[in-house]
Amino acid sequence: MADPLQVGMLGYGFMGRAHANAIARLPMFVPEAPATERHTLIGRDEAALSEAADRLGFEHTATDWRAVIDDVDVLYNLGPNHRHAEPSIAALNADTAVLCEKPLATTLADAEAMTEAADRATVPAGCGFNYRFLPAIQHAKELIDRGELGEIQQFRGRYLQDWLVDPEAPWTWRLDSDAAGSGALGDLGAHTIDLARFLIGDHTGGIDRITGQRQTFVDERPVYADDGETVTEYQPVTVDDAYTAEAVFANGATATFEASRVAAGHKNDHTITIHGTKGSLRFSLERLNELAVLTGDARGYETVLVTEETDPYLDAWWPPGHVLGWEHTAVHENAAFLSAVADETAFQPSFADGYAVQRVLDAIERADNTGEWVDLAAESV
Ligand code: SOE
Repeated sequence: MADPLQVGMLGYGFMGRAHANAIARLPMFVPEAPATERHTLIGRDEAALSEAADRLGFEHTATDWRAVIDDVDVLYNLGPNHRHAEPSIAALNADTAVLCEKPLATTLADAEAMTEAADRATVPAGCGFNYRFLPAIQHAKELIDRGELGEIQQFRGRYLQDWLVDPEAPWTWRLDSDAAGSGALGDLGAHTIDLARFLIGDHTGGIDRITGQRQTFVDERPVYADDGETVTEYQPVTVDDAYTAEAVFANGATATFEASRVAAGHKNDHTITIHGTKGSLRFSLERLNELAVLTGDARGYETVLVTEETDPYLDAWWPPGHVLGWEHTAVHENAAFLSAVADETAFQPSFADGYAVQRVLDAIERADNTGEWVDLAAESV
């Protein structure tokens, strides 16, 4: 393993900016994290790539990931979902560590092949469930693990966005099932299902059975010319705009999951509520510095500010009460992932976690197709 760790990054959109920013912040705020060099940025459009490499601080550019995986210690796979499997598997076969964005793949078969490659490799393979790295979510996990909520009985998770509410919103690869796998289900639901596993998985024995449905409200969307106004064609939308699902866990606990990209007025509203025999928790991503907690004899929720001395990440940042933002999830995630690479230890959320989420996404799709419940417990024996 080189010191500094050499980083290759496939993709330079929203996620590329988030991870490049995180890597750049580490020496300043988390000096104990391993040193890195932004070695090569990978993409297809040479002009855009070179501009992005300058902006994001990468030394080299490459238009083919195959030419890069042997030259770097870590591959960040931030491309469209259908480009997750092949480069990730090839990198892991070359013992290059991989951090791949969610959902892990477009199909369960690809997710399984990726997880098998991760099992064979001696380096970490992480899946980008960045919301695990929020102080509020860490604090929620601590409370649940300490038994403060008692026995967990109900989980409710909904992730609402509105960037597709306008029927003339532009078509993107995220609306194509071959490229994206699914729509709101995989893009947003993957986060919720991961948080359900992370927060209550150990306490409930995991999801036993699940059912659900998907809806597409706008069947085709415009492709615009470079002027951003002239419509050149309409492309079909082959993924869901919204899904709902309900699940029963091994211990009898229940969950409802929901996501939408057409929920007018909701920009990035990921809200989770958990009820146990002794209390409840409520978290909302749009108020990410807070956790609402009800325990003991309290008659209502108490809002706990999580930018306190006890916050696991606060030492790195500002004095208590000086709030953190969305970008800090990526900084915390990158610090943990790169440390695992340098120390040659396991990293979670791993590809196995990504695969476990993909099984649930796949089960919801099958339930929608058949109108039946899917017995995940029976399928895992
Ligand atoms: C989609 O709009 C998106 O960018 C997701 O792909 C991310 O995973 C989520 O964190 C924010 O919204």
